[in-house]
Amino acid sequence: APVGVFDSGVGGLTVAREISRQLPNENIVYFGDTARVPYGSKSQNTIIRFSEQIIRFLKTKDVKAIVIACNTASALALDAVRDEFDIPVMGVVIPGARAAVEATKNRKVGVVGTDATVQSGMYTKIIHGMAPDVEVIEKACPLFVPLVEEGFKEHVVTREVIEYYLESMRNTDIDAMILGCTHYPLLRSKIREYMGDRIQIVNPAYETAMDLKKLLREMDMENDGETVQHSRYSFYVSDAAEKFRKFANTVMPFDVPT
Ligand code: DGN
Repeated sequence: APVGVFDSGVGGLTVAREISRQLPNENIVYFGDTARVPYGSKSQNTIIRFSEQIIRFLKTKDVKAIVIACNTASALALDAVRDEFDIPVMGVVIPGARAAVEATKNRKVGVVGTDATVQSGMYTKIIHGMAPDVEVIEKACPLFVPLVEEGFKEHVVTREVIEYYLESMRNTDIDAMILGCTHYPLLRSKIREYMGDRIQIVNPAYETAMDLKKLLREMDMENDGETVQHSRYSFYVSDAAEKFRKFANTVMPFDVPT
């Protein structure tokens, strides 16, 4: 059975990509809610309702586990939906938070994400649940998402926007920083360039794929790869499939079918 992965749109492909790297034998059914993106500016009730609908859809594809690839939906909906379904549901916030707690020596962590993620304070709550002594500085960087989606990674304005959002964080002594939004790993090298080498950058997508691997192993649900020659990926979107496919082909290491 495949793993279900969903996101508000294209961003969750950074999570699907990590899963494809770390669990090459797993099949993935991906759902991108391109008709209703962005989630970053919506209310918690709406994000919970959308997440429930998508999980119900993915369950019709017989998925064995669900990964909420979206940081916003993980922050606002995971608690509400986790116990509602009879398959494991995991998000990206807990794996990202854990990696940052392990990485920080100064006990000071920075988090960047959408408005909704930062307003929820979920990264801070989860980090304090794990390590009450760690100070957390959160900063919303809402312009990063459209910059990535417009292909502006190398554009000079992106560097300006990074400076605009991250200058205050650079002037602190955080030594770990969570890229708490699906799109931000695609700006990683630019963020790293600006923030400097003393800060360890945590990619929740990578940590989530590691946690998924552990979960599937514990539940004995791994695909051992003996019977599968080529892993299969299916992509579903709620709108604009061609635009999705184009972007997906810039992120995924293989050709994404229409
Ligand atoms: N996928 C969202 C997130 O990780 O928070 C970003 C896109 C959005 O819905 N604004």
